[in-house]
This record gives sequence, structure tokens and C-alpha cells, in this order.
Amino acid sequence: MGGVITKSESPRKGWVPESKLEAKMVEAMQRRALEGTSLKSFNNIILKFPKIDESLRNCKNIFEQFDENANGSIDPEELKHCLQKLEISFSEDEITDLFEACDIRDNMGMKFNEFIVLLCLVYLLKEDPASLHAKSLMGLPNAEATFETLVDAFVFLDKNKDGYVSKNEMVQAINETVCGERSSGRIAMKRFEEMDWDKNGMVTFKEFLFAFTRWIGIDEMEEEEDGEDRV
Ligand SMILES: [Ca+2]
Ligand SMILES: [Ca+2]
Ligand SMILES: [Ca+2]
Repeated sequence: MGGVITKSESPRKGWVPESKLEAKMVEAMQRRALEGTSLKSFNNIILKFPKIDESLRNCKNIFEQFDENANGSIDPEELKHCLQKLEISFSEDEITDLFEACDIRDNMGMKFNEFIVLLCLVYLLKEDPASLHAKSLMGLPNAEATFETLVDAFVFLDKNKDGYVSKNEMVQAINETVCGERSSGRIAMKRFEEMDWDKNGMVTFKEFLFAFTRWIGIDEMEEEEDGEDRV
């Protein structure tokens, strides 16, 4: 598996993926970027926030459905069942990689916001360019429409289509919207820093998604409910 990513040529644009999964994400994103984006400005993204917010919250029932023992988190076994049910045929290794990448609290249990990020990554990785948005890939048409919006937003930000959003690209995206305003650079920096979780100067799609769940407050919603003191 993963044979596709072992290209011998080094990436032209200089950023080396930090994991196999990241490499796959970047590749899928680059492929997707060829189709372009429907967004014209950063404002377009902001305007979509409420709709995305609502739609992601509606994913709560998907989460509950797959949280078989109803303990408020999805464990690796439950995730496996979930992907089977969605007819997603990833290898064991791929599932483990995905789980580890999204289990940011690192406690072998996936909270709602982590699960959303995971599903969205699955959506990106599963997408077959040949079957473009023609049909639901995972049997979750509403969620998928939102995932598509998020992918589209990332493609908009990733100006040079290398699968990452750099600080410059963020500044560029925001400047396109707020022409000539002095504060826009600072806003861009702040947004960028919020997204660049590991502070390595590049934002991956995964980081972007986590930032998104924070911006619309999905992770807070989780913390209020809490109940994860004990394992
Ligand atoms: Ca569970
Ligand atoms: Ca880029
Ligand atoms: Ca980063």
C-alpha cells in the first residue's frame, strides 16, 4: 500500500511531508486543486461559516451512531466498524494512521471534533477524481457537501497548489478581501498562527480542519460535556 507516494523525484516546492498520511493528504489535495475553487475571496469562506457550523453539528448523530458503547468517544474498534459501515476500504495501517493523526488528545478515544476531522480527511482521501461529486461517496451526503466546502476553502488558500498553506498565502488570501486595510496583515498572522498548530510554518489540511472546529466552537461544545476524566 501507499505505493503511489514513493516518487523518487523530490517535491518541487520544497516542503517534505512529515508522515505517510500527510503525504497522501497532500497528494489528494494537489489532485483536487487541479479542479480549482469556487471561492473568490476569504469573505466567501467567512460567509459560509454558519452553514458549515450547522451542518457539522448535525454530524453529531453520526458520531453517536458509531459510539457504540456511548461513552462519548470513538475507540479504534468502533472506528473500524464505522468505516466498514460507510464502505470505506482502507487498510488496517491506513486506519491506524488516521486514528493516530486525529486523536490529538492521544488517549485512544476520538472526541466529536476529532471524529469530524477524521471523516473529512477520509472524504478527501477517498475521493476519486473520476467520480467527481457525482454521488455520495460515504452515504453521508449532507456531511460530504460540507467537507467539500472545507476542501474548497483550503484549495482557495493554497495559492501555489502544493497542498500546504503558508503564511504568505494566508496574507495574500486576506489581502485580496480587505484591500488596503492596515490591520489585514495582522489578522492574517493571527489566523495563521491559530491554524499552524505545530508551529512549523506550514498549515496542513488537518491543521486547517482542527482550527475550523475551534473557530466555530465545536471543541468547546465537547469540553462542556466533558466526562472523560476516567478512562
Ligand atoms: Ca465509544
Ligand atoms: Ca501552498
Ligand atoms: Ca503546521
